Amino acid sequence: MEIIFFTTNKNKVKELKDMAAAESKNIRIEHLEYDYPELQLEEIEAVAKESAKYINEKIAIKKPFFIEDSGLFIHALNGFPGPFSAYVFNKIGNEGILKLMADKKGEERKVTFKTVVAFCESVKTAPHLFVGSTEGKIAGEVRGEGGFGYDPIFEFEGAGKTFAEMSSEEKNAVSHRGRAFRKLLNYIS
Ligand code: ITT
Repeated sequence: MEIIFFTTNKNKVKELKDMAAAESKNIRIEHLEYDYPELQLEEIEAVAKESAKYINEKIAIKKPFFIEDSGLFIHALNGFPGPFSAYVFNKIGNEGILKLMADKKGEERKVTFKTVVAFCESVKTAPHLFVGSTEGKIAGEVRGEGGFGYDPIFEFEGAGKTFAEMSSEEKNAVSHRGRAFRKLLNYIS
């Protein structure tokens, strides 16, 4: 079975293709680069759902497809940047987040990384959502060479390593995206 993944982020494509190859013999991910407009809503579930509906209406693709929206939710900042994670990353980057967190210690550095996958089986079906999240802390400094985006400042709970210090297999096993995507694979199979 071939499913189409709409995104502008090549790092997501690599992670998802690696996971599909490792977890399922029957599912192949095809990537289509498409910069759909993302509504700035409070909940990333709603953002993902509306994005999938938009693609369904605009493109009316004949194959099953999905999109995914991810966000970093810093507890001490009331969930900021959350649905604005891409905008904030482009504007202030990891160094900007570290500055915002400069006076936060210990438990105050807690953060949740969340992915919502929105899957449409056909143009006739409403999006089906799969949510995955993972817990960690904002690291004290940027650490590691791997991954992308916020990975160098996301210290995975208990591991003492940032996602950027993990191999891609280690990250995928525990990441927000890995957890959401494996739910989609289970649903399909
Ligand atoms: P789309 O075209 O799929 O929307 P995007 O990069 O805009 O690609 P998101 O809105 O889902 O994706 O991502 C929000 C931000 O979070 C963005 O800056 C990403 O680089 C970053 N991000 C998403 N997943 C991440 C991960 O696993 N590790 C680190 N940063 C991540």
